Amino acid sequence: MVGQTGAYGTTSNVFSPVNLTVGVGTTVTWTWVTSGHTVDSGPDCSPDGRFSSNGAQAAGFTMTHQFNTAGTYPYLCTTHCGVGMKGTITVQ
Ligand SMILES: [Cu+2]
Repeated sequence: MVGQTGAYGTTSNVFSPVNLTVGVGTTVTWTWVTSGHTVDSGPDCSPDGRFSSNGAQAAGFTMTHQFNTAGTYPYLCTTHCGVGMKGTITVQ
């Protein structure tokens, strides 16, 4: 979930779950709950291009990525990374 709505209708600039562990070969789907967020792979607010939503997307948008190699895949929202909107996919 990307930017789900928090208490009193406020936007939470977070991914949920923050950390997700999946098996090799799993396709992960991100679903935008609120608008204006990106999903971009990369550590520490530095997109590395391994996967991307190609810019900020609106509520209702979905994207998928299949993880075929074990490892740790940090990702972020470029709009809100500065306030901590980051997540990690662990593939094992
Ligand atoms: Cu965001």
